[in-house]
Amino acid sequence: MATPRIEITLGDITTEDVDAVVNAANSSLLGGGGVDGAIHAAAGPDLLAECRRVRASDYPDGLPTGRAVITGAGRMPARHVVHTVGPNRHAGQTDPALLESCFRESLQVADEAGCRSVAFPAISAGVYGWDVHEVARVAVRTVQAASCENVDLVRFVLFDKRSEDAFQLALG
Ligand code: AR6
Repeated sequence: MATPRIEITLGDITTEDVDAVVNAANSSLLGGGGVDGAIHAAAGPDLLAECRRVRASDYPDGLPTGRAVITGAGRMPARHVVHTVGPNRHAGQTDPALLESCFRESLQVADEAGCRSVAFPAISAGVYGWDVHEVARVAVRTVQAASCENVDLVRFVLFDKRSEDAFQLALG
């Protein structure tokens, strides 16, 4: 058991050649805008079909905020997608523990699936309205507190320079 090392990079997470890409999904698991839309577009219809099955069999009422579930990755270079639902600030979800739970549970399900490398976006820092500096602090601190059997690399893949700077600052 060890703490994964952290990398920070600017780019499009859908092109990452890692074992698992984390998706900032919504509780429907059926796609949306932002990184969720990009992942479904890159992965293709197999991902949506699998999400529909997971939704019907395990989460008929939707995936709760802070939880994570793993699927295949369709046509993306990654092997898996880990779908997690970040807290929506616009809906009054302001507790950082919910965001921490997203990073911790995503890492845990990827680890249990034998993944060695995991790429995360800035969960909740887009449509869900969280300040990217707060997301970065929670993300870095949660990964640094994690102990994994298989995951030895966590890469934060940021879509813009401001977000990349926020994560670099949080990493110190
Ligand atoms: N690669 C990496 N990061 C990206 C990419 C990409 N291809 N595209 C966007 N981002 P958001 P949320 C960044 O809104 O705030 C969706 O509709 C983006 O710049 O994708 O958790 C879902 O279905 C931002 O920094 O996720 C939900 O309804 C970060 O990813 C809702 O939005 C997260 O922004 C989730 O909102």
